[in-house]
Amino acid sequence: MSKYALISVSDKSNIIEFATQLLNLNYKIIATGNTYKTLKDNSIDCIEIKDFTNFPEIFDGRVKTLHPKIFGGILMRPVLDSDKTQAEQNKISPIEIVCVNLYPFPKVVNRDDISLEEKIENIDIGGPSLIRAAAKNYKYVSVLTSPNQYENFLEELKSENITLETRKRLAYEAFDYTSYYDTLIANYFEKEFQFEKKSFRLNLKSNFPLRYGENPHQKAYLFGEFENYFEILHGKELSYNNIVDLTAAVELISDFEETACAIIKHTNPCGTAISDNVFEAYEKALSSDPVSAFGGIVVFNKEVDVQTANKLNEIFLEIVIAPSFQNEALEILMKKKNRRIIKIKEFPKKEELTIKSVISGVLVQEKDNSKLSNAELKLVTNRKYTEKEFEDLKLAWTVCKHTKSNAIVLAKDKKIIGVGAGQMSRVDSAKIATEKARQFNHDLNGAVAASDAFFPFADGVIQIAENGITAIIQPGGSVRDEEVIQAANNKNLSMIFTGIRNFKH
Ligand code: 93A
Repeated sequence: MSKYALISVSDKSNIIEFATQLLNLNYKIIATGNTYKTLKDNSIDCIEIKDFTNFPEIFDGRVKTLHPKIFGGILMRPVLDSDKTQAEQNKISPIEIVCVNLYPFPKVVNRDDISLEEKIENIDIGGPSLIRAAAKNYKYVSVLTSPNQYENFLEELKSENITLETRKRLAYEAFDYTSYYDTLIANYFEKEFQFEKKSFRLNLKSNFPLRYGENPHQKAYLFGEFENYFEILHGKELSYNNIVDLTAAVELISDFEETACAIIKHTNPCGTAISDNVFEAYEKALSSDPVSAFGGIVVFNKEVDVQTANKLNEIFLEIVIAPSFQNEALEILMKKKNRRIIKIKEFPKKEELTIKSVISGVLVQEKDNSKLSNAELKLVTNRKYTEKEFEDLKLAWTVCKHTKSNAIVLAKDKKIIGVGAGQMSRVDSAKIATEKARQFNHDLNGAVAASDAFFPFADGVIQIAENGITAIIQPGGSVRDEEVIQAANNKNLSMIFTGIRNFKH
């Protein structure tokens, strides 16, 4: 009896070699239209699907393999007498090998130059059905879904025929492939047709193992479509901690419309500034806390120029990130062999989710997309802030949103001058922020402060005021708000309630 292998591949790499070897092993090859052409052009003997089924490919190829002779051949159980009888009655021959890879929907889904109609034509229907049928019947059928599998498969086929173990692994890989493919389609429809996110779906496709995790003794992997957002222009491969910091850096800088620069250490900003130009933004951000900036990650939301590149080369920095670099600036930056230079291809999307691991699972939430709206700000003190204070309050608030709780951020003259991050009490964060400002000789008189959550007591506000700070922005909402406002009035502070809390744990 003839042994059949079905080949239907969009990605035709290595298919000639693979089919040749199958022929040598006495398989009869059935192939769909273009696959058939490719094989025939390379003098490989094969049967075109329409001749095998006696049914043409119809509707521009929308229906090519969807036929009982094909699916019967894949799904029949050759050990069952009833299946064998029915196969004979219906002229169905078992198909032992199914080699299919799908229409390139993953490649077109994010392309702006391709229409919805065209994307839909790239949704493969027959292919996943073939793959799923073959994977379901793994006891009798081998399913190949990637050119990477051909070589090992052929080796095994030549030496001892395919083991059940191998067929199980191929079946698992097959379902992994089709489920990923369908997830992409579902995510696309959800977005394209503007459905609310009901379920939690992630494109967890293992991209590559990292050298190690947070520490060298921890194994680690990166999942997701990282390369859609970032391009490594220069330097060593990114580490686990680099990727975490890089994410924090880009999330922060995306919140600015003005030209801005931030310096990140261990996910917290140790400097941030806004200016008319990138050079000044960097100079100011660096001056916030030049000691902590050492070995940090610098991020820009505008193109890096030559002057800034020269300045960046003066100290050791782990990574420089920007949406673009002037050619000459890039050459200057590339002089430092190991420092990574990353181009932001696309700023992170608002609808992405954040994930945190907990025992036995993960917590998933929407990103903190909150933004200050002038209309909702409430002045709660007798003194009104000045225009200058207001600019600094907005800056401090935005940076505070991206700082680990408890967070207190001080700003003056469009730059951050002190950060207290990740403390167990708010008053300690306030102390650290003011001490940091003093350490680098920043003048606190007339500076402003932001707090990521309300002040539970008046002590934090008093601490801030006694250092010369004149305005505070905070969510409000404490049971002791009256006390806190009273303390602010006593110190002639101006205080704004935002009504928004920005915890970052
Ligand atoms: O349009 S389909 O969804 N309808 C089908 O019946 C079908 N059968 C196989 N797409 C179908 N395929 C896919 O065609 C395969 O998954 C493969 O990607 C592609 C190979 O077609 P060709 O050999 O013409 O290049």
